Amino acid sequence: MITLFTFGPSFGMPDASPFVMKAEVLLQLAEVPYTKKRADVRKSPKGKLPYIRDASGTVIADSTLIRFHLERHLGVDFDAGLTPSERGAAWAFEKLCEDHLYWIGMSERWLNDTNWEKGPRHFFDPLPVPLRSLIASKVRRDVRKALHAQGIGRHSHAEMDEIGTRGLAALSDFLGDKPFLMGEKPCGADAFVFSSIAQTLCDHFESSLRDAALRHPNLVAYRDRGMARWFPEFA
Ligand SMILES: N[C@@H](CCC(=O)N[C@@H](CS)C(=O)NCC(=O)O)C(=O)O
Repeated sequence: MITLFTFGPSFGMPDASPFVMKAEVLLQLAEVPYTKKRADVRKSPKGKLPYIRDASGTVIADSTLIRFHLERHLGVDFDAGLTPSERGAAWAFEKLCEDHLYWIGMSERWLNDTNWEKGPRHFFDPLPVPLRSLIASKVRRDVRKALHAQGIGRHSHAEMDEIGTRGLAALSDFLGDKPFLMGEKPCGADAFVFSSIAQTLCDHFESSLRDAALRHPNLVAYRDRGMARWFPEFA
């Protein structure tokens, strides 16, 4: 049995991380039995979640490497039936979500003071009082540095909005009235595209990216469809 190491549900979402949600959707698409365990991110092999441990004890960290592992070891083809050009487009849309929507969402949640107070700050609640705000502020500073290093964090809010809005419009235009990115059946990229859209639409936070996503009814319906299918208890 595969164990998926997670942060656990937060803010009305199945997990605080879209990458953890992606890994869980991939496991469901692969139709393999799995169990979930909350993990301490500091003890994960690459200092990030998700990671999995498979039945043989092999540990794989990173949602994309988890995908490759499932493909290699279980013979799953998440993109079965897609043409080469569809496979390419699916991969590119997943990267759009990873490189733009994820980081803009991080900036909105971690650097907006209101969102910080009602969101990520609470990750540190289990720590003893003298350490709690010290560690919380340090991790918040680290996120600011990561956003700067990635590049998105160098932009103004208006610039981030413009980039995020364009990405959401591209996804909405491409999705059209299809149930999933490439048609009737979910493909590998749906695991992260769905998770990104679900996190973007999370109503716990104030977010101009969320406002932009709400202007695309097909993205909202896509989120609802994925939630009902993969995380019915959060639908
Ligand atoms: N490339 C990784 C990204 C995973 C990732 O960024 N996870 C974040 C949560 S969304 C994390 O664990 N951050 C903890 C940290 O950076 O300390 C994947 O695809 O799994």
